[in-house]
Amino acid sequence: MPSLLGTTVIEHLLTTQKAHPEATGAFTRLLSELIVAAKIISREVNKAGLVDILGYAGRENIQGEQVQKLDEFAHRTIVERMAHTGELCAMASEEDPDIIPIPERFPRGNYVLIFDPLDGSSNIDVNVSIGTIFSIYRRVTPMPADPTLEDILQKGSKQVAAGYFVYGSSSMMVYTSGSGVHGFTLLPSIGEFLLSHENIKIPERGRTFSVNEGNYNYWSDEVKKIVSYFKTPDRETKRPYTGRYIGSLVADFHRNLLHGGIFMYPPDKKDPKKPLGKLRLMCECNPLSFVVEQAGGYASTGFQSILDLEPKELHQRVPLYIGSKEDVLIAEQFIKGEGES
Ligand code: AHM
Ligand code: MG
Repeated sequence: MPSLLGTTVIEHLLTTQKAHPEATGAFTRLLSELIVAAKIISREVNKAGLVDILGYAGRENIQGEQVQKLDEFAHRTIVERMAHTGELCAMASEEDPDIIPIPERFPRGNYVLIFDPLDGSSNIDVNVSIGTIFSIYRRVTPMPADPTLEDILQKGSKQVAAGYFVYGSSSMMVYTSGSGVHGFTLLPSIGEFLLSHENIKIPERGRTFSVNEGNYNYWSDEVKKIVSYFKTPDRETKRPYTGRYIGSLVADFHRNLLHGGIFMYPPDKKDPKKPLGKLRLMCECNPLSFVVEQAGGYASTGFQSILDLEPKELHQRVPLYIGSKEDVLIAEQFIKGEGES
C-alpha cells in the first residue's frame, strides 16, 4: 500500500530489489549520491536568475560550444560527489574530453557513470527547463586494473540503469533499472523526490512531433518526408500532429514520454563538423533510449536501434528518432526509403 507520507526513490528501489536478493546495495548507494548532487544542482538552477552565476564561463567545451557557469558547476558537483562512493571505477561527462578516473585516495567499484551534467544549458537565461542525464554500466575490464575506455564505450543495451533529472516548474527524477520507468517529483519543503509517476508507459502512437525545423533546408529528402508525413492531414491516424520543440532535450523528451510523440534530431548539412546531428550517443541518446524502451517506446538512428549501436568514440554524435514506437517506426521507414505519405 502506498505510504501516506510518500515513497522516496530509495524506498522504491529497495522494494523493487526485493525480487533480486543478489543485489548488493551498490546501485542504491550510487543513486542516493546522484540524487544529492541533483538536489544541489536543482537549487543552483532555481536561483540562477538571482545571482551572478549566470552567463558564459568564457571558454569553449571540446565540441566548440560555449560553456556556461552552471554547466561547470553541475559537472563538478557530480564528479566530486560520485568519486567517493566506492562503487565507481570511472566516469565520463559531456564536459570532459576524456575518461574521468576515480582518484587513488578513494576506493574503486564495479560501475561506470556517464552523464550530461546540464543539458539544454543555452536555455538557462530564459527560464526554460533543463536537465541532467545519466547512464550506469558495469565495468568490463577486470578489477583491480585501471579502467579503460573499453569500460565506457559499451553498447546502450548493456546499461544497468539510466535516467534524467529535469529542472522545471518542478524538479523531477525519472529512472529505469530495467524494471519499468518511474518518476519522482521533488518536494522542496522536505527536500525529497517522492514517487509521482509509477511505471510510466509511453502511448504506442503520439500526436506530437518535435524537431528543429529551422534546419529544414539542410535536411535530406528522407527527413523532409518524415516531417511532411506528420503534418499531412489524415483522419485515421489523427494527423496533422502538433509541433512542439523546446530545444531542451530532457524537457522535449519528458513531455513526449508522458503524452506520446516523436522527438527527432536528424543529420543535417548545416555544420560539416557535425554531419550526424548534434546529440551525443553516450551521454544523451543511450540513456534516453533505455528509458523510452522500458516505457514501451523505441529509439532509432533511422536504420537501427540506438541501443544496439557499437560506440566508437566517447563524444560521438548520432541521429536520434525517439518516442512512441509506431511513430519512430514510421520515421525509420522513411529514412530507409520505404515510407508512404
Ligand atoms: P547541450 O548539451 O549543449 O545543451 O546541447 C544539446 C541540446 C539539447 O538539449 C537540445 O535537444 C538540442 O541541443 C537543441 O539543439 P538545436 O538548438 O540545434 O535545435
Ligand atoms: Mg547535452
